[in-house]
Amino acid sequence: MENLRNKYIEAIAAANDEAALETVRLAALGKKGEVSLKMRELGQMSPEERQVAGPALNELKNEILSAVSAKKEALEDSILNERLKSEWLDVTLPSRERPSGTIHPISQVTEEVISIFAGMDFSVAEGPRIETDWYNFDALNIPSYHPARAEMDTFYMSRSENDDRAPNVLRTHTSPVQIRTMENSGAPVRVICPGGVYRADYDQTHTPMFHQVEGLAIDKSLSMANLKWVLEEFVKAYFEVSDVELRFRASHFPFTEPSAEVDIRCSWDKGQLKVGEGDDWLEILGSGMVHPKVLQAGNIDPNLWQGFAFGMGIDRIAMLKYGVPDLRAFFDSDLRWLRHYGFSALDQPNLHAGLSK
Ligand code: 2NL
Repeated sequence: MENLRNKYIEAIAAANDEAALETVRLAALGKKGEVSLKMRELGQMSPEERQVAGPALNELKNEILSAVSAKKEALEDSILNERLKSEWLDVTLPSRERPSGTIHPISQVTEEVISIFAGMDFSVAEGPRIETDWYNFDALNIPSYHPARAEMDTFYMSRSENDDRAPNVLRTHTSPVQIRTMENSGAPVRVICPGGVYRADYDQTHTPMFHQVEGLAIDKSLSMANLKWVLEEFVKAYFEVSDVELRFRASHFPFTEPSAEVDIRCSWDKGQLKVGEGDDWLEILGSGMVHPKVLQAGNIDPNLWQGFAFGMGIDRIAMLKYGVPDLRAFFDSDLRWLRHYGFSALDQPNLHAGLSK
């Protein structure tokens, strides 16, 4: 009995995985296991012998069973400990860097302009980039014989061979969006229309596609005085200065009467623009009172309503504010340039994020 005990307790201790342990258990306690066979022999024993051997065999069986289960638990623990040693991770490590794009300066400036005019109750409208010649020219008091049509270097779409309608154009300004807004929502109205426009022109200061924002306000008694205030507020907010001086120079546009070009007082110091002080003037805007014929084209009665309009180049004011020297770089898609001049998606262009002085 003592030999049996030693044999199996040692074998259990030596088993180094669960399969080996199971083999040992079967050898002792399986159907044909050594201890099981011994228990079967109890039947042939005399009652006196059985009284001694029975409890001893039972105790041996229990001892082996508990040694097997203790060993089994120890094996499971050591498997777990092995896993814990190899399968760990440091949750305090910073996450892997994820490459993210940047917001293009033109998008950023467009959002800045929108948020400034939103603060003065202007809404935003967009429209198609391919326009009829009526929306792009006629409605804006630019009839077909008008020199402005030729001057605009317009891109014309082609028509199929037997189609004699006037060709559509790539819009040369965003004014058509304002004509559509007048048609759709009538007066009074305050709206700005940002977007891409096209002119067949390419040099250091011109690209065939560029961006414009135009504004339109129509009410019963709006005047050039209201125009001047709105533009002053805009320039102060956009260039983040507390004072500006605007200069209105008489000009001519077919769609406004009277018309004025607007300059802002500035200085240039080592290529760095300062707005609001100095002896230089920077031209940034065209503006005027909406021509009665243009109101009429937008289905608004010029005997009841009047208003002002203005237009400026987004690319140009972006260059001025963010020190971009060459306009063409905006459209080169050069990743190094985009990373340098681009904005973080988190850099929100609104009046609360710094655009307010
Ligand atoms: C400039 C000049 C200007 C407008 C655009 C406009 C639009 C309508 C009616 C009247 Cl629907 N006017 N737009 C008016 C004056 C000037 O833009 O130099 N843009 C870069």
